[in-house]
Amino acid sequence: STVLSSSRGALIVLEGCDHSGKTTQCKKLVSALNEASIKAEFYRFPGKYIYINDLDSYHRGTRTTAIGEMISGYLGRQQDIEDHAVHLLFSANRWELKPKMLRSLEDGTNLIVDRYAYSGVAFTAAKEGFDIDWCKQPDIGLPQPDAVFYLHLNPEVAAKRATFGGERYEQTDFQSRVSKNFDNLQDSHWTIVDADKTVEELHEDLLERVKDVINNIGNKPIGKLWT
Ligand code: 2DT
Ligand code: MG
Repeated sequence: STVLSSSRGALIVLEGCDHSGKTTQCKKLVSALNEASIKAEFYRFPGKYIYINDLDSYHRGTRTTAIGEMISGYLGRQQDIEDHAVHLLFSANRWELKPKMLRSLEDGTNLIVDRYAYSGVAFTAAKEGFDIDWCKQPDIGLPQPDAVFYLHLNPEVAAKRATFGGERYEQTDFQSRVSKNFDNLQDSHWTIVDADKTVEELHEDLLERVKDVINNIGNKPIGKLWT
Protein backbone atom coordinates (compact mmCIF):
# COMPACT_ATOMS: atom_id res chain seq x y z
CA SER A 1 0.00 0.00 0.00
CA THR A 2 1.03 3.56 -0.53
CA VAL A 3 1.50 5.98 2.32
CA LEU A 4 0.68 9.48 1.25
CA SER A 5 2.79 12.00 3.08
CA SER A 6 1.03 15.31 3.38
CA SER A 7 2.78 18.22 1.71
CA ARG A 8 3.97 21.41 3.26
CA GLY A 9 2.31 24.69 2.42
CA ALA A 10 3.49 26.80 -0.51
CA LEU A 11 4.87 30.31 -0.05
CA ILE A 12 3.32 32.41 -2.78
CA VAL A 13 4.04 36.12 -3.22
CA LEU A 14 2.22 38.73 -5.28
CA GLU A 15 4.30 41.70 -6.32
CA GLY A 16 3.65 44.42 -8.84
CA CYS A 17 3.34 48.10 -9.37
CA ASP A 18 0.85 50.17 -7.43
CA HIS A 19 -2.80 49.78 -8.40
CA SER A 20 -2.16 46.43 -10.06
CA GLY A 21 -4.62 44.83 -7.64
CA LYS A 22 -2.28 42.83 -5.39
CA THR A 23 -4.17 43.25 -2.15
CA THR A 24 -7.58 42.53 -3.68
CA GLN A 25 -6.25 39.46 -5.46
CA CYS A 26 -4.45 38.09 -2.37
CA LYS A 27 -7.63 38.26 -0.33
CA LYS A 28 -9.70 36.65 -3.09
CA LEU A 29 -7.15 33.85 -3.41
CA VAL A 30 -7.22 33.10 0.31
CA SER A 31 -11.03 33.05 0.33
CA ALA A 32 -11.24 30.82 -2.74
CA LEU A 33 -8.64 28.37 -1.40
CA ASN A 34 -10.34 28.18 1.98
CA GLU A 35 -13.69 27.58 0.30
CA ALA A 36 -12.07 24.69 -1.55
CA SER A 37 -10.86 23.36 1.84
CA ILE A 38 -7.26 24.21 1.06
CA LYS A 39 -5.54 25.79 4.05
CA ALA A 40 -4.33 29.30 3.23
CA GLU A 41 -3.48 32.46 5.12
CA PHE A 42 -3.00 36.04 4.02
CA TYR A 43 0.14 37.98 4.89
CA ARG A 44 0.95 41.52 3.99
CA PHE A 45 4.22 43.41 4.13
CA PRO A 46 4.68 45.78 5.69
CA GLY A 47 2.77 43.96 8.40
CA LYS A 48 0.86 46.98 9.56
CA TYR A 49 -1.82 44.48 10.43
CA ILE A 50 -1.28 40.81 10.91
CA TYR A 51 -4.22 38.58 10.75
CA ILE A 52 -4.58 34.90 10.67
CA ASN A 53 -7.57 33.53 8.79
CA ASP A 54 -9.68 36.45 9.79
CA LEU A 55 -10.43 38.95 7.06
CA ASP A 56 -12.46 41.16 9.42
CA SER A 57 -9.82 41.74 12.04
CA TYR A 58 -7.44 42.62 9.22
CA HIS A 59 -9.70 45.52 8.27
CA ARG A 60 -10.06 46.56 11.90
CA GLY A 61 -6.31 46.47 12.25
CA THR A 62 -6.48 44.74 15.58
CA ARG A 63 -3.17 42.91 15.46
CA THR A 64 -0.04 44.93 14.95
CA THR A 65 3.64 44.61 15.70
CA ALA A 66 5.74 47.43 17.11
CA ILE A 67 7.84 47.52 13.94
CA GLY A 68 4.70 47.50 11.79
CA GLU A 69 3.42 50.50 13.74
CA MET A 70 6.62 52.44 13.10
CA ILE A 71 6.47 51.70 9.38
CA SER A 72 2.83 52.69 9.29
CA GLY A 73 3.66 56.06 10.87
CA TYR A 74 6.46 56.51 8.34
CA LEU A 75 4.28 55.74 5.30
CA GLY A 76 1.52 57.99 6.59
CA ARG A 77 4.06 60.79 7.05
CA GLN A 78 3.39 61.09 10.78
CA GLN A 79 7.02 60.15 11.32
CA ASP A 80 10.31 60.65 9.46
CA ILE A 81 12.84 57.85 9.59
CA GLU A 82 16.28 57.95 7.98
CA ASP A 83 16.25 56.03 4.66
CA HIS A 84 18.72 53.28 5.63
CA ALA A 85 17.04 52.83 9.00
CA VAL A 86 13.57 52.46 7.52
CA HIS A 87 14.90 49.96 4.97
CA LEU A 88 16.16 47.85 7.87
CA LEU A 89 12.81 48.18 9.66
CA PHE A 90 10.93 46.86 6.60
CA SER A 91 13.34 43.93 6.57
CA ALA A 92 13.11 43.39 10.33
CA ASN A 93 9.34 43.23 9.92
CA ARG A 94 9.79 40.24 7.61
CA TRP A 95 12.29 38.55 9.94
CA GLU A 96 10.01 38.95 12.94
CA LEU A 97 7.27 37.08 11.09
CA LYS A 98 9.58 34.35 9.76
CA PRO A 99 9.08 31.85 12.62
CA LYS A 100 5.29 32.14 12.34
CA MET A 101 5.44 31.75 8.57
CA LEU A 102 7.63 28.66 8.78
CA ARG A 103 5.36 27.05 11.37
CA SER A 104 2.38 27.57 9.08
CA LEU A 105 4.19 26.23 6.01
CA GLU A 106 5.39 23.15 7.87
CA ASP A 107 1.87 22.62 9.11
CA GLY A 108 0.62 22.46 5.51
CA THR A 109 -0.85 25.95 5.35
CA ASN A 110 -0.26 27.89 2.14
CA LEU A 111 0.72 31.54 2.54
CA ILE A 112 -0.48 34.17 0.10
CA VAL A 113 1.72 37.20 0.62
CA ASP A 114 1.06 40.78 -0.51
CA ARG A 115 4.58 42.21 -1.20
CA TYR A 116 7.86 40.80 0.13
CA ALA A 117 11.57 41.58 0.03
CA TYR A 118 11.34 42.47 -3.68
CA SER A 119 9.24 45.52 -2.79
CA GLY A 120 11.76 46.24 -0.05
CA VAL A 121 14.59 46.40 -2.55
CA ALA A 122 12.67 48.02 -5.42
CA PHE A 123 11.43 50.91 -3.28
CA THR A 124 14.60 51.73 -1.36
CA ALA A 125 16.80 51.36 -4.44
CA ALA A 126 14.60 53.96 -6.16
CA LYS A 127 15.95 56.52 -3.67
CA GLU A 128 19.02 58.62 -4.39
CA GLY A 129 22.29 56.98 -3.37
CA PHE A 130 21.10 53.38 -2.92
CA ASP A 131 22.11 50.40 -4.99
CA ILE A 132 20.26 47.13 -5.39
CA ASP A 133 23.07 45.07 -3.95
CA TRP A 134 23.16 46.98 -0.67
CA CYS A 135 19.39 46.84 -0.44
CA LYS A 136 19.27 43.04 -0.79
CA GLN A 137 21.66 42.27 2.08
CA PRO A 138 19.31 42.36 5.10
CA ASP A 139 16.74 40.08 3.43
CA ILE A 140 19.23 37.39 2.37
CA GLY A 141 18.20 34.08 3.90
CA LEU A 142 14.49 34.79 4.39
CA PRO A 143 12.15 31.96 3.34
CA GLN A 144 12.34 31.69 -0.45
CA PRO A 145 8.97 32.09 -2.15
CA ASP A 146 7.98 29.05 -4.19
CA ALA A 147 6.39 31.38 -6.70
CA VAL A 148 6.25 35.10 -7.28
CA PHE A 149 3.44 36.41 -9.45
CA TYR A 150 4.27 39.87 -10.73
CA LEU A 151 1.11 41.71 -11.70
CA HIS A 152 2.06 43.78 -14.67
CA LEU A 153 0.14 46.86 -15.70
CA ASN A 154 1.40 49.48 -18.09
CA PRO A 155 1.96 52.85 -16.41
CA GLU A 156 -0.80 54.66 -18.33
CA VAL A 157 -3.38 52.10 -17.28
CA ALA A 158 -2.10 52.19 -13.70
CA ALA A 159 -2.30 55.98 -13.70
CA LYS A 160 -5.97 55.80 -14.69
CA ARG A 161 -6.70 53.57 -11.71
CA ALA A 162 -4.61 55.74 -9.47
CA THR A 163 -5.84 57.77 -6.62
CA PHE A 164 -2.29 58.74 -5.73
CA GLY A 165 -2.70 60.06 -2.27
CA GLY A 166 -0.49 61.60 0.33
CA GLU A 167 1.30 58.39 1.30
CA ARG A 168 5.01 58.34 0.88
CA TYR A 169 6.23 56.95 -2.48
CA GLU A 170 3.00 57.72 -4.32
CA GLN A 171 4.47 59.79 -7.14
CA THR A 172 4.69 58.70 -10.76
CA ASP A 173 8.42 59.40 -11.29
CA PHE A 174 9.30 57.42 -8.18
CA GLN A 175 6.99 54.60 -9.28
CA SER A 176 8.70 54.32 -12.65
CA ARG A 177 12.10 53.87 -10.95
CA VAL A 178 10.53 51.24 -8.70
CA SER A 179 9.21 49.36 -11.70
CA LYS A 180 12.66 49.35 -13.36
CA ASN A 181 14.12 47.93 -10.17
CA PHE A 182 11.50 45.16 -10.15
CA ASP A 183 12.67 44.23 -13.66
CA ASN A 184 16.16 43.67 -12.27
CA LEU A 185 14.91 41.39 -9.51
CA GLN A 186 13.14 38.85 -11.69
CA ASP A 187 14.44 35.32 -11.33
CA SER A 188 13.35 31.78 -12.11
CA HIS A 189 10.62 31.89 -9.44
CA TRP A 190 8.81 34.75 -11.17
CA THR A 191 5.86 34.70 -13.51
CA ILE A 192 4.69 37.93 -15.06
CA VAL A 193 0.92 38.11 -15.14
CA ASP A 194 -1.06 40.59 -17.23
CA ALA A 195 -3.10 42.58 -14.69
CA ASP A 196 -5.00 44.60 -17.30
CA LYS A 197 -8.26 42.68 -16.98
CA THR A 198 -11.26 42.57 -14.70
CA VAL A 199 -10.88 41.59 -11.06
CA GLU A 200 -12.70 38.31 -11.73
CA GLU A 201 -10.68 37.43 -14.83
CA LEU A 202 -7.42 38.10 -13.05
CA HIS A 203 -8.63 36.08 -10.07
CA GLU A 204 -9.45 33.03 -12.22
CA ASP A 205 -6.05 33.27 -13.89
CA LEU A 206 -4.17 33.55 -10.59
CA LEU A 207 -6.22 30.88 -8.83
CA GLU A 208 -5.34 28.33 -11.48
CA ARG A 209 -1.63 29.20 -11.27
CA VAL A 210 -1.65 29.16 -7.47
CA LYS A 211 -3.39 25.76 -7.31
CA ASP A 212 -0.78 24.44 -9.69
CA VAL A 213 2.04 25.56 -7.38
CA ILE A 214 0.26 24.11 -4.35
CA ASN A 215 -0.34 20.76 -6.07
CA ASN A 216 3.30 20.40 -7.01
CA ILE A 217 4.95 21.48 -3.77
CA GLY A 218 5.22 18.07 -2.09
CA ASN A 219 7.81 18.24 0.64
CA LYS A 220 10.42 20.14 -1.26
CA PRO A 221 12.59 21.96 1.32
CA ILE A 222 11.92 25.65 1.81
CA GLY A 223 14.75 27.59 0.22
CA LYS A 224 16.62 30.65 1.44
CA LEU A 225 16.15 33.88 -0.47
CA TRP A 226 19.09 35.20 -2.52
CA THR A 227 21.54 32.50 -1.45
P1 2DT B 1 0.81 49.22 0.48
O1 2DT B 1 0.28 49.16 1.87
O2 2DT B 1 -0.08 49.87 -0.52
O3 2DT B 1 1.32 47.87 0.04
O4 2DT B 1 2.07 50.20 0.55
N1 2DT B 1 7.43 49.14 0.87
C1 2DT B 1 6.92 47.93 1.11
C2 2DT B 1 8.78 49.43 1.09
O5 2DT B 1 9.23 50.54 0.87
N2 2DT B 1 9.58 48.44 1.57
C3 2DT B 1 9.11 47.18 1.83
O6 2DT B 1 9.87 46.30 2.27
C4 2DT B 1 7.72 46.90 1.58
C5 2DT B 1 7.17 45.55 1.85
C6 2DT B 1 5.80 49.89 -0.83
C7 2DT B 1 3.19 49.92 1.25
C8 2DT B 1 4.31 50.81 0.78
O7 2DT B 1 5.55 50.41 1.40
C9 2DT B 1 6.55 50.20 0.41
C10 2DT B 1 4.54 50.71 -0.71
MG1 MG C 1 -1.78 47.47 -1.86
